[in-house]
Amino acid sequence: MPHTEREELTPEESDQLLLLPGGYPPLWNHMDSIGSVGLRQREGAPGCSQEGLPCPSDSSELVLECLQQFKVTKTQLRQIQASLLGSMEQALGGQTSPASAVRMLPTYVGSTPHGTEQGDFVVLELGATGASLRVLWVTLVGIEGHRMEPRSQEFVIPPEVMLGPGQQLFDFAAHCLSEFLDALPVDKEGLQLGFSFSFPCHQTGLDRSTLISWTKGFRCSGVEGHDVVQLLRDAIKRQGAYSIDVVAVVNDTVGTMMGCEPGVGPCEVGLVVDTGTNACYMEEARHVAVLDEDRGRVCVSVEWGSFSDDGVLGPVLTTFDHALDRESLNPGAQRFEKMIGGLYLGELVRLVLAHLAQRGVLFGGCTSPALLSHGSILLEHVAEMKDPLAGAARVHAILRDLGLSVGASDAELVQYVCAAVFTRAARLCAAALAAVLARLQHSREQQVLQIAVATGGRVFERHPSFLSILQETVMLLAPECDVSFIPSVDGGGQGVAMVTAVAARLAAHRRLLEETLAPFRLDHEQLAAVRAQMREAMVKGLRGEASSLRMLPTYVRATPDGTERGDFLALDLGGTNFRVLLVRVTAGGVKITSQVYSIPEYVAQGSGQQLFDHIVDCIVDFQQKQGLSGQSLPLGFTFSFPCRQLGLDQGILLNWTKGFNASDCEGQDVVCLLREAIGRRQAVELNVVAIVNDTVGTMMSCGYEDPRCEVGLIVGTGTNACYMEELQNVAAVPGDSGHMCINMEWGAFGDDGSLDLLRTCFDANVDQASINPGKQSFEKMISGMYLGEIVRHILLHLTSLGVLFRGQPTQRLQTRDIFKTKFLSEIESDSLALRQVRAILEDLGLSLTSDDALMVLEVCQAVSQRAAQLCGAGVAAVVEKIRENRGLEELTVSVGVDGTLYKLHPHFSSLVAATVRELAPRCVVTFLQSEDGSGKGAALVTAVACRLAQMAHV
Ligand code: 0WK
Ligand code: BGC
Ligand code: BGC
Repeated sequence: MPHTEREELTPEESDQLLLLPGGYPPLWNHMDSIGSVGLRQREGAPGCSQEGLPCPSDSSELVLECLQQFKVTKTQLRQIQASLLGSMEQALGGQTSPASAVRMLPTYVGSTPHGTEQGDFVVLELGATGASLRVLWVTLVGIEGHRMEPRSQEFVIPPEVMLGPGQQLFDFAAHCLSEFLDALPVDKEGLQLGFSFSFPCHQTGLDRSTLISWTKGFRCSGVEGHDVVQLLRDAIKRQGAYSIDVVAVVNDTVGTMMGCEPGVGPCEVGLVVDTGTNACYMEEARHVAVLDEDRGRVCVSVEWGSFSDDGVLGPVLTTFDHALDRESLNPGAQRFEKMIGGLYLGELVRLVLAHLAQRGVLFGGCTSPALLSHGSILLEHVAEMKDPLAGAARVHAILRDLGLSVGASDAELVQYVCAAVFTRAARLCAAALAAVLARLQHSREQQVLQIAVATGGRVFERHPSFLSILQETVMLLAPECDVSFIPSVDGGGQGVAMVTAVAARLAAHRRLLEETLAPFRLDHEQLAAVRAQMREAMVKGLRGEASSLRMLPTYVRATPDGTERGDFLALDLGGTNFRVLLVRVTAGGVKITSQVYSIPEYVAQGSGQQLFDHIVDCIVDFQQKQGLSGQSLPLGFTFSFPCRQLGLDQGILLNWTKGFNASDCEGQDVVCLLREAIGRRQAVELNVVAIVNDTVGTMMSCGYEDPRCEVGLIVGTGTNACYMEELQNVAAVPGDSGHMCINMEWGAFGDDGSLDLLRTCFDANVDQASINPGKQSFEKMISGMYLGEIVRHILLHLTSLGVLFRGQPTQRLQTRDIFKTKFLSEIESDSLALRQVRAILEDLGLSLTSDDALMVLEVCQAVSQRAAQLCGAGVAAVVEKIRENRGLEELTVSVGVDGTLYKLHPHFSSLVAATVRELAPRCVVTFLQSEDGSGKGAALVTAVACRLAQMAHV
């Protein structure tokens, strides 16, 4: 038997740490009597060792050698603690190679119980107690209520079920559930169940958990890699007796932690030692790499049973551990658990006793079939036999039942073996717990840690000495930690019910969230209907028939051909910023100098004269800064509002949109209004040549680079599109050859009620509160000025339902426009999404849970997704119109795009493109983001107009 070097100990030291807790006389006192034990062996009896009895010195050597193997020194315990801590932090960091020895599995339990949980819950416990499962009926009574004793029943699981097909196991569980519920006066409907499943699982939600690998005596087929909640739901459905909603699945350590005696906790560590062993604890969420969360805590199941660092465990593993592992259902796995778990302690003792008997040291060198059979000594036997007081008698009784004749000193030796195995288990468990405590100190940057540990499992319940050895060793290994051990109520059943109550509440909230967001989730049919309705409205608008799409001719008949040249002034009004630009168009390209000016709300909603005087002030300021004063450059005016154009430089404003509402402008030719303002300003001369819509400017600007660009799209403060239509289809403009760019003003699409089926109450709230109710319906479901408001109204609604922010809205959340649309872009950014949500909402004075953060993220995603899909349906209608106009099988076209929402939102552009591919599969559409905005486009339109005018004069 290989012996690893063991450092020599002072007798006190080794005594102190040698194998046995208090109550046992030091082993050496006993050693010299060991030899004599054997002497009584009967030669040649069946089951007795043939090779003669060892001499006294050899037999004591043998016993010492055996028991010494179970000695774990303080240094080794510290090494195990350090190595386990290292593995824990490696796994938390998400480092997968080399694979960490422990799994550190997040459990989606984000808080310890509030105590407010109420209701009746069914709890099914599978796996904690080996070959039995337990069903409980737990009534939670909240803080005020008087605690009600749960009703429970245990069912023994037949070995063939533990090793058979998974379906059989889950059917057995469903059968036990029905049998238990049949005995209770309960409804058959709407029962909520918490599933305590004590095996390593990857959880992806409170009710979704995939089994990684079986442990302890289980090895059913067809379960590993599967969602065990679904398997249980399917079995309950097959059983068909009760409709039970499985709302939560938890590891038994979590149930133990959550089941901490009210009033003494909260416990933040759950420690289980039953057939298996494991612990969970509340880790800072930001330290769990797989979670995108930076606040709060999350419960992590350590799964320390799989800890196996040959470096530190190698010297501790005995030949008996190796033998046990070889015979186990899962050789090589759960090595640490096999030295601690109750399923294995009896077997370890059996192997040692069989070894000593075969070497003639025990039982006169005789064994028995029972002693040589796997699993014949159970944990209970070990605990009873090791009891310093009554143990000796139990040794005789138990070993007699195993067909052994026990000599007087045999009994004491057997007790030593039991105590050695048991004590090592408790000490190794302590080293592991000390690693968790050290992790908590790191995680919370606390030198001194005060913590409550909930204990669960029959090893704790039935063998109090295990806890005292563990406590004593934890104090040795983590002296700066003040640890209180709290037995879990009902073995964790209450805790599982607590998690189930939380899960039930979250599931109810999720249902309400889904109901609220369902109208935002548009399917293919709905989007195809929008495309078809828009197409119909386009045709009607072009014909001058009643339509919510005005389809305004822009008098832009061609996209630039690259021959344009000269310096042009351009104005860009109507987006987020008002810009004045100097655009120099040369053979080498276009050079732009621009300056952004603000349009204060009181000017945008003041008098028209004030607005246009403000515009001229900005132009003059720009000219001075650019040294252009006194020069009368041709000017292109990007005016991003619906205008009926009568010519390139004539545009009658039909109505303001996007928060503008200057008086005395609607129905006016805005070019005149500008010229009058110029006229009012002395010594300023400007030659306003063209007025263009920002969609047209954007199309022209991108068309300068890509001549296939025949569509302009804006998704910014407002939204709109234009495209090159066949002149013959434009009733308002004579001529039937060539093209005319049409400004669709699609923001108003649906103002005739054609979108009412899609409009939600939140859209109606936003419309009601806008300065132009009943107008710009399509725009109010898509553009940047409104998405934030839609989200805010949904958040208020969900808060009123108690789904969000514990039902507590803040004053600020009730403030109009407080939730900016740019928040959606920040929140939906792939990285740190939940952190963004938190930062933004806490700025709004809201305190939120991680579930709140997740739901706010989903609300933003639903609103922006609908906006992008509707926009995509609109573009699909336009490109399909162009394709059919030209009778093409397939159309290749580019769309020039601008607008803050389209440019900054992380997913908007790809969702638009995906919707266009889905709804216009015969069009190959390239979206070109405009770099220089539509000011350049306005200058190019002006340049084309100037070129055409020169040609006309030649
Ligand atoms: C930039 C263009 C401008 C247009 C704006 C729309 O130059 O003409 O109005 O994009 O985007 P917003 O600024 O409204 O987000
Ligand atoms: C399982 C753990 C469980 C522990 C205690 C181990 O075998 O892997 O998930 O918590 O036993 O039951
Ligand atoms: C206006 C359009 C403009 C769009 C994008 C809408 O509100 O009516 O003319 O193109 O916003 O800025």
